[in-house]
Amino acid sequence: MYAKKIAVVEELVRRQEAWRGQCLNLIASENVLSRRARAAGGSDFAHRYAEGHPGERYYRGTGYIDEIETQLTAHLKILFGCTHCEVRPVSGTNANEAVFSRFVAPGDVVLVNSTPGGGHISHHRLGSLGKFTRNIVDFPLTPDGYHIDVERTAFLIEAVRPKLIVLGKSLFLFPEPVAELAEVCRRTRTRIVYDAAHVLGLIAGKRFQNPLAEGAWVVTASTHKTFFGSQRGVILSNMDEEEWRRIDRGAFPGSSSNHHLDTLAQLAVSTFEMMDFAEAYAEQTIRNARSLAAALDRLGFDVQGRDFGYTESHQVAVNVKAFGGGETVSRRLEANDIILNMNMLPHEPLRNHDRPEGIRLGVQEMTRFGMREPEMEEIARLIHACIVERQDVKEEVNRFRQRFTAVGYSYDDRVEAPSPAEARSAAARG
Ligand code: DSN
Repeated sequence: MYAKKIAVVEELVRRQEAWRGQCLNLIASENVLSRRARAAGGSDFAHRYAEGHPGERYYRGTGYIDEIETQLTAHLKILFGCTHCEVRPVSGTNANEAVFSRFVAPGDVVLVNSTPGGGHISHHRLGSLGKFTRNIVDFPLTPDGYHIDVERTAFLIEAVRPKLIVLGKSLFLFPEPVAELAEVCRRTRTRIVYDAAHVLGLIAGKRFQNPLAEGAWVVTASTHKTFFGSQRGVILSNMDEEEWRRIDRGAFPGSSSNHHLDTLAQLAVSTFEMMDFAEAYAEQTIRNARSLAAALDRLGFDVQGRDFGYTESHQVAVNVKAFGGGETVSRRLEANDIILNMNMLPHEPLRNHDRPEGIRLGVQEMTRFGMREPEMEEIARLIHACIVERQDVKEEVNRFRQRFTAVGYSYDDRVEAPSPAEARSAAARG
């Protein structure tokens, strides 16, 4: 009786696959898996449970996932230069919850980036952090809105003695002042949490600040934005063993039961790709973002962060109030197969949340499909033609996109073992 419903779902999956494959995908929180990472999904692991740690599970039958999880954890520690790594959170929000639930109690003060300032929902009253304390205070920002005001924040930390400060955000153009705030945080025993969800792949590629080296106590992240893995979360730290045990309990059983073994295997494949390709990928991603920003600026768009070189990440922010605002512009672009999201900008009041002035563009997915600076110029031209000249550019977008269909920064074109030279260089890296 419901077979037709199943066919409808199958058809929608097929259409999504075909449609997004011909779009310019510019949502800054997304990316694509390589063919080999995708192929590691949908296996028997999709049916299984493995609570606990490798070798100490609550279930039998976990030998193979134990091996994968052990390898994954060990290599993430190498990639990020840390002593602790927790791979069981199934999302970035889960990773944040594992930390907040064990280190924030009612009444504690926590400093965060505001929503218009780019802060993630899990850092706010309505999200995960709000379950543990109501005393959430926004960082003061510099007049441009894209940087934390270090002097005023240091003063605030001295005055209110927060339990944590949460750096890192979702509208994330420039590095955060981790090193600048580390000393006052040390003096006041304030822990620095750094949410690296957006920039994890850029950190892996050594093209963005290294928050742990600069003084962050813990890094939380999702694993599917600039880090082009499956949709999961991770926690990284060099904290002492006793504190880490609390995080460990926060991850399981605190914020997850089973940890979705299917996508864990995919993350392992993507992590090995990252180990070889992160530097080249991060370099090109940032070049592309800057190139797209500059091209949009030349075409007359109000690109944010201009005085600071527009961006140091994968993101570009544009104020499109002159064209009807972020909601109108993002819908018009979607109708032309250019996919991005409306976004509040730092100067906006919270009541603008569903009709913000801005749009946010991320170049990390199109970079993975092999686009470079000339293609960024072309994307800017297509956006201008669509929004300013009011032209229909859908067919042009689809033709353009057809030139970029292979997922790069991967071993998709190979099934054999690495060459001896590659094996030696991998061994040298540890
Ligand atoms: N809210 C997502 C974004 O930045 O798009 C991240 O969870």
